[in-house]
Amino acid sequence: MDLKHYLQTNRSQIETALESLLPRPDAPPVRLNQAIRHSLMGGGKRLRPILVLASADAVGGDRSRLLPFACGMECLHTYSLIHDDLPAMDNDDYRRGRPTCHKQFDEATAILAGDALLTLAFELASRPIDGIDPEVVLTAVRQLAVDAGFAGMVGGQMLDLLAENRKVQLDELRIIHRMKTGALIRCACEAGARLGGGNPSQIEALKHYGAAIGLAFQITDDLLDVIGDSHLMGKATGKDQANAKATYPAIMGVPAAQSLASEQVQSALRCLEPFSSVADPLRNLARYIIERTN
Ligand code: GRG
Repeated sequence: MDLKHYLQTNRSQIETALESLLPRPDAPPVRLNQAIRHSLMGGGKRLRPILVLASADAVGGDRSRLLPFACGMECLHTYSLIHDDLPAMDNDDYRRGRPTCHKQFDEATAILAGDALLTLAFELASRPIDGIDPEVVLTAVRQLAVDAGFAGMVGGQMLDLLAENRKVQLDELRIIHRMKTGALIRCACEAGARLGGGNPSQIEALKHYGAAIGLAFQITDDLLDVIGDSHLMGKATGKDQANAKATYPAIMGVPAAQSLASEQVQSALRCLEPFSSVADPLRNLARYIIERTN
């Protein structure tokens, strides 16, 4: 399969769906609307919604019915980026190749845009899905809440902030990243399998696949900060080292971090062994995660 074409087609399907699910561009408050659109519609790999759709495909689900849930995951992810870029957190000026939300607008507007995207995420994720038991949708929404919140992404962000300027061991780094970045990626795969009508062993397999690519994704993110090209990435690089942040390459060196990322991809591929060629996009996505340049 041609992964580049697959990614482009999926991105455009997700962006068309996002456009149809957002408030109209002229809906008031227009400033908040513009700030949401600035961050949400301005690029991004759309990895999490693509994983929802590809996981649903792998279990024979109807991907078109899952678009609102998939778009909800992108809204949630975008909220986390907006808040992460704020001066009180990472204080970044560029994201997705354009000024960060608080730079383009102001801090209060950026906080509200993030809040609105977080709540919109749950509005979209909880929409009824034709042919899927509402209890199953509820389970997926509850899992999303857990993975996005205290025990997942937000908790991981807190641990990450608390780990600044002190020595961190590999085990601790793994926990931080499993929560901060991994939880949402794993959730996307699990939710896609569940809402696509997968059986319990398929859901479990795709959950483990998601956990493995989540770790590979974070290690690659750390590596790109060291060896990546800031133009290709649309954001500054070298920040982790400048801020003395604990990262995989900082703790174990670049080659060992690259090997660990490859091992995670191999482990993700093993989770897909019971699946036929319908899971090929997931196989290619796992490889793409460590080969990407942005
Ligand atoms: C502020 C609540 C809160 C959480 C922030 C996800 C996160 C937690 C912060 C993002 C900062 C960061 C660089 C994390 C490392 C991995 C990551 C999530 C990168 C950005 O995701 P991509 O590469 O971004 O999928 P695009 O723009 O392609 O969607």
